[in-house]
Amino acid sequence: MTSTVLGYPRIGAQRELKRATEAYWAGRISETELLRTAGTLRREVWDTLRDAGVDLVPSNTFSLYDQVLDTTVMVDAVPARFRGLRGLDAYFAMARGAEGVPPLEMTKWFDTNYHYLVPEIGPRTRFRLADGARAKPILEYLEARELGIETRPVLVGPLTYLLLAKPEPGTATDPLDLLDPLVEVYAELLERLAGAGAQWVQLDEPALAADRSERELTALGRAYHRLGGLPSRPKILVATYFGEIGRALPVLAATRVEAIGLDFVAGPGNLQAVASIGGLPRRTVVAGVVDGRNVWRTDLSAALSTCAALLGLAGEVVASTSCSLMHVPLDLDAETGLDDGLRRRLAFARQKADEVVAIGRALTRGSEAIAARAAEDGPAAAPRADYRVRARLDALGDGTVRPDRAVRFAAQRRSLNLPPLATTTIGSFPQTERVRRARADHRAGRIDDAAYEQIMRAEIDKVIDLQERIGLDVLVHGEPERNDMVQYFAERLDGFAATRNGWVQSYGTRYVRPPILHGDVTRPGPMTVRWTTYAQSRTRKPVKGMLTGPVTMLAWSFVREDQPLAATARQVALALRDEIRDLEAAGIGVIQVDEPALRELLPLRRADRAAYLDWAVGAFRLATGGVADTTQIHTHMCYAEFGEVLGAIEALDADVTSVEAARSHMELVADLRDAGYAGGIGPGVYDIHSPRVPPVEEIEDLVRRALRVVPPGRLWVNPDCGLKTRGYAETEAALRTMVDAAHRVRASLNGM
Ligand code: THG
Ligand code: ZN
Repeated sequence: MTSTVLGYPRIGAQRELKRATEAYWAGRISETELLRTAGTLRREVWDTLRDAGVDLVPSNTFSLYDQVLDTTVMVDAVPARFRGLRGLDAYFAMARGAEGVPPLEMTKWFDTNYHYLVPEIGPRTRFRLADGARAKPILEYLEARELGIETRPVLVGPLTYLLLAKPEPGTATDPLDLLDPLVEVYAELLERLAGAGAQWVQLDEPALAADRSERELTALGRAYHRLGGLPSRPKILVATYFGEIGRALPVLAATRVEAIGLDFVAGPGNLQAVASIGGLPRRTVVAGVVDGRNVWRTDLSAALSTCAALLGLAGEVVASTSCSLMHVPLDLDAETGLDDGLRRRLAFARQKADEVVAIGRALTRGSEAIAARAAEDGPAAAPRADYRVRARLDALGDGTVRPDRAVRFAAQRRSLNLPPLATTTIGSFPQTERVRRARADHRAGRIDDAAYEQIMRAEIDKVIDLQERIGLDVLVHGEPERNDMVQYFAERLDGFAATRNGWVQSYGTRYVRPPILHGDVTRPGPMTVRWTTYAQSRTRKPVKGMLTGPVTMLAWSFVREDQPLAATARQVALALRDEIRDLEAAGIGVIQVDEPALRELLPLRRADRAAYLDWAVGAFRLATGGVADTTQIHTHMCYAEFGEVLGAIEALDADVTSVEAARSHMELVADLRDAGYAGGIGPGVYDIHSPRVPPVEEIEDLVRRALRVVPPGRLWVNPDCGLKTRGYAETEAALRTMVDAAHRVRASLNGM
């Protein structure tokens, strides 16, 4: 083996998987048709990788929804509430819920923008290889072999699987206590794979890139001693990625696994780690030297040097990707309309497969081909530089420090004159078919600017009117002009490029097209002022301006690597600062800067977190710190696990923070107070992820509970996230109920 990739996009060049799956859900195609499409997509990937010259092609990287969910099904860890369902019905019910059956929880896959379905492990969990000889990895291995392609089945490793799991609700089961029985299922699977003829198997253990306790490392050793000691099994590759694996390396090295995958992109220190344990003389190192998480062409000479250094330390070296390529778009050749200079700096999944092959060949046959490519490429084009933005940032330093909250609070009470328990929404309103069509028609040139403007204004009129009728206190324009917020701003900033077809799976059938941040970022002109001021002209209530924060802009883009993320964040922050100044000058007194991805970018290792939070908070403050005391800055964050970032939320120094809290039952409000947060807070009082309209008493109860820890002047009442994925009927009903609940509680305040 000289070259491989750890995984590959499975969604198809034209998003065939999304289309087929959604058609199946809608009853428009049969299960057979869905599975036929799936088979075609698998075959395309195998053919592509073989034709590229990758000499050990992975299999079982395909999934109809999520690879962690596939593992749950494979080891029969299906929670009791789904047991009445069969086959694909049970599978998709776990992903999306079914009549009266809530789905598994979904959460971020490490620090990526991919989401997996969280396994629930409880006292009744009994692992077994559910389908025996017909387990998915075995079938897909045989399917590829039938096509003449020998593959290496890829599995989520047993340790990572349990570390990603949570106790079944209402139980205190520690999933890791069930490692031994789970490993027995993997043992059976490995024996069966060997029986089917598999030469290699890949067990993914990205959990090793985060801090791991002694107990977890001991568990790791026990699992791989057991699997390594099996009399009949394929050779084992333990693939680690997303960072340095530190103390896990000697633990793995002490087992009989034949190969260890190390990420030399996110974890350059892995090289030193291999050296410091005296090398891995009888093992194969699968060297992740081609970045699986970003879109830049690999510096092949540098990658080759890393591999060459490893040759002196390891028994064998295989050129590979740092992680699965599912985190990058499929094929640069499908991308029309990119600037040529930029295009020459890029490699998507298909091109990265070529890169690992080139490095692998150079390792065994000499580096002429690599030298030739370097000569052909010429020197890499320099990223777009803008010296004015750099000079302005130098002059600004940390920006302006706003006066104490109490001073601002008083100023804003005078300027905005809002009631206690002020009601608002998070920003977006339902995206109607009419709005979507208008955006597409405008983009395609089928309607002109004036016609587009008119449709958007009519939509804003409708949304403002609805909010007036419902009686909300702080209104929004509803964001009809935006599809994905990050994409919207990236399209309006220099230094970002948008792709036409660069889809990356976010979860299930939902994909995103991350913009490419390739050079210094500047703002050619106002991005939101026109829409926001139009909305403000239609009402006497304050309209909230809506922006996306610097950390989220970076988290959901492909970022440049020639300067620290912190420096790039400051450039985005400066553009936002200018936008905020323009909004303020146009009479907008409330401005929200969303940072839903603040938690997502938190480094996996504790030791790196303080430095990250420092620049993340600094960028937000640079963006928002230039406003008058009378201007109220809001921020919004989604996703539950705030524990690690509570201090940072306080440090953002926003005037009002709205968070997703309906499902965590308001505990967050007390946690924030305990972390010293003294600003306004809007804990989401109902869950917008479901069409359910809660009864007024339920919302009232949540508001009253929050009032035990926050005074009414600082408590806001809002849904837990934007409304763009909802329909108008339930949105209107839910918002009316919400406002009704706020009014009821407000009326009772006078007696308090
Ligand atoms: N934008 C970006 N990344 C994100 C989110 C986002 N990551 C986290 C979270 N939000 C992921 N959630 C979603 C929700 C919906 C969709 C994608 C990610 C979605 N996508 C459309 C689809 O696949 O049909 C395509 C959208 C488009 O046309 O751009 O619905 O909000 N960047
Ligand atoms: Zn949200």
